Amino acid sequence: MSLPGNLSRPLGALGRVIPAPASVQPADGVYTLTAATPIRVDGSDGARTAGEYLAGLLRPATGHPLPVTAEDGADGVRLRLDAGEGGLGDEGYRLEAAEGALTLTAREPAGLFHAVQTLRQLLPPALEETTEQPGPWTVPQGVITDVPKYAYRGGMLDVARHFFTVAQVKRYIDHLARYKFNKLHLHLTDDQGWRIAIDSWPELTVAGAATAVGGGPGGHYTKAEYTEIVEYAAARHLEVIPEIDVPGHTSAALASYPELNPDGVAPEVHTGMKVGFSSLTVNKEVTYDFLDDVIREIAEITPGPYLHIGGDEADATSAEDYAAFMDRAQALVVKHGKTVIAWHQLAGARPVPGALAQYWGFDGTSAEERAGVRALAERGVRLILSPADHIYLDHKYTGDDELGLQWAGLVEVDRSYDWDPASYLEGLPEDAVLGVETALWTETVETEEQLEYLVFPRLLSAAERAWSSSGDWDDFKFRLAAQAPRWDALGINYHKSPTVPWG
Ligand code: TNX
Repeated sequence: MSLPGNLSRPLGALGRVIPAPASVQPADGVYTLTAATPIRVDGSDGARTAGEYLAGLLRPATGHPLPVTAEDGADGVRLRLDAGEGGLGDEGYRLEAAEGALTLTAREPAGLFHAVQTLRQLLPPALEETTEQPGPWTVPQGVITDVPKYAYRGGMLDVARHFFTVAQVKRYIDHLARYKFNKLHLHLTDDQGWRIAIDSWPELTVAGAATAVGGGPGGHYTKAEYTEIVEYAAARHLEVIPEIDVPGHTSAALASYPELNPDGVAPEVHTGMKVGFSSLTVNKEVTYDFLDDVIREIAEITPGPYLHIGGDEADATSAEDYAAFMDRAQALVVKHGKTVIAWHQLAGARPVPGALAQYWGFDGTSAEERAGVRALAERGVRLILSPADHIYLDHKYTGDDELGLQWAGLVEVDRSYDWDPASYLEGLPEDAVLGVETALWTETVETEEQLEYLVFPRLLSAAERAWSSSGDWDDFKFRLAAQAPRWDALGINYHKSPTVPWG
C-alpha cells in the first residue's frame, strides 16, 4: 500500500528529511555556514534558547564560533518567533535558505526547535561527529514550510521489564526529539518492577524494584531523577506521560505490600514474561488509598496534562470488577488534575469525559474488539494509535532475529511504514485520531545496543506517520538510507534491513 500523498513533492537534497515536510520548494545553490557566521536571534526568550541550542549542536563538528547575538542583520542564521504566523500553528516552522542567510521562523518555540532538527538533517552527516571535521557546511537553498499532521506524537519506553538509567532515557529522548516526537510515555510499573519512588509507600521501590525479567538487577528513579528526565524532555519540547499500570500488571506492587492482596499474603516479584495473571484487589478499600497516594504523588511531579493508568490485560479481574475499578481509578486521576489515558481495554469500562484510549491492536485483532474501540470513538474518546503489527518496536524484524517478540508477526522496516493512521481502524469518526505512539516493550531488551537495534530504523516510520500527511515507501526508503551515516557518527546501532537501499 502507498498513501495517495503528494507524489509531486520534489526530491533533491532539500527534501531529504524525515519526517517528510509538508512543503518543499527547492532552489539552486547552497547556503554555507562559515567561521564568520553569526546566529541572530530576535528579542524573544524562545528564539534565544533555540539559538543557543542550535549553536551547541553546530560548534563541535564545524569548529566555528557561531556567536548567538540579538543584533539584527541580513546575514547568518536567523531565528524569529512571529505571533502573526498563525498558519504555522503551535509546532510548525518555515526554513528559508538563500545565498546570504538562512532564516528559521515559527509562531511558537516548539516550531523553532523542530526547524533546528530539520536544519540538522540538511547539513552534512559529519555534523554529528563530536570533533572538528573539514566541511564545507552547506545547506541546499530553497524554502521548507512544515506543520505536523497529528498533535500527539509519542514514544513509549518500558522501563519496568528492564530498567534503563537516566542517561539512557536521555539518549532515547534525543532520538525522539531528532525526529519531531513530542511525548515520552514512560511505562513505570509492571509485574516485574516498580520504577518510581512513592514517599507514602516506600516498599514499592525496595521489594518492588529489586529485579527484572530474567531475575537480573532492577532499579528505580528517585523523584529528583524523574524530574531530571521531565526537564530534559521539556527542553526538547517533549512532554512526559507517566504510566502506572493497573489493575493488572501489578505483581511488583503486590509483592511489596501484603495488604494489597486478597489473602494478605505477598507473592514473589514475577521475573517471567507471562501477562494477565495479577490484579490489585478490587473490593478492598486499601487498594484505593494506595492508588490515591500514588496518583497524587505522580501528578505532583508531572507538569504535563496526562496520566496513563494502563488498564490492559486485566485478565485476572472479572469484567464487572474491571469496570468498577476503572471508575474509581479514573476519578482519582481527575481528582489530581490530570487527563486519563488508558490502553484500549478502556472499551470495557466507562471512560470519563476527556479520556484518551491507546489502541494497540494488530491485523489479528477481532472484529468485536475493533467495534469496541470504534464505539469508544463514537462516544468522543480520542485515540492514540499504536498498531503492534507496524510500530511495536519490540517485535522481531525477521525470523532470524534472536531479540524481540513476534505475537503480532514479524515487522520488517517496510512493514513498519506500510500503514495509514487515518484509515488503520476503519469507520472512525473524523478527528477521532489524536495521534500516533510507537512502543518499545523491553522483556527481551537489556542493553542500549539491543534497544537501538530494535528502534532504528523503525522509529522513523512512526515519526513520519505521525508528522507527515504524505509519503510513500519508494521515496521514504531513500531518505532512510541517507540517515545511516548520521547514526554511524552518533554510534547508534541499527538493523541493516535488506528492504532499505543503504548504498
Ligand atoms: C502487550 S501492549 C502488552 C505488554 C507486553 C507487550 C509485548 C500492552 C498494552 N500490553 O504487556 O509487554 O504486549 O509486545
